[in-house]
Amino acid sequence: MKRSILIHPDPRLKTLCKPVDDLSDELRQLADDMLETMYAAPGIGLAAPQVGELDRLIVLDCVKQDDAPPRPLIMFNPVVVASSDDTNVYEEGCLSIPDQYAEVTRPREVEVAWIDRDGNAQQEVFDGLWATCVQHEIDHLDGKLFIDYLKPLKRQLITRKMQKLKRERARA
Ligand code: K2U
Ligand code: ZN
Repeated sequence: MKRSILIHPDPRLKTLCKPVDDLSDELRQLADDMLETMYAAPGIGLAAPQVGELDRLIVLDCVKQDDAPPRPLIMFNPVVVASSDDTNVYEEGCLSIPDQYAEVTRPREVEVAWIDRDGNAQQEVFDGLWATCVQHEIDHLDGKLFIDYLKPLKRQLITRKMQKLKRERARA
């Protein structure tokens, strides 16, 4: 089922998430719920802490062409095992920081190792939007948000806007 997405600031979005030691049907259900929640947002990535689950689990599907088949990826315990020296700048957003965008510089290519839904070890090199997205999601598992790469003033501005948004949503 669709989960609700936490909005920054929230302590759970700043928490170091726990590795998944044993896959379970409950964790597989969480991964499926996260994909459903991501597509509905819409988004191209989602990390477990964004739905309040402090496990090292992310989902992504960065296929942008409407005619191309979707490629939903479920990653347990994802780790960047190698990254390129050359970088890419992308105007990032975040489903936990709605309607705020800022440029973030990240390695252009990353090699990621993870455990998939069936418990098998996977390893793949990502570039382009996939590379940006998978790094953005893995940051979430370490309690890091894209605004943490911005200058303090800009970060505080965005945080204050989110605090106002949460106050308004609480009154609604
Ligand atoms: O983690 C999230 O909040 C989902 C992010 C993933 C993402 C952020 C920045 C750059 C790439 C991926 C997005 O909110 S998903 C929405 C989106 C869609 C297309 C491009 C950028 C952001
Ligand atoms: Zn995000």
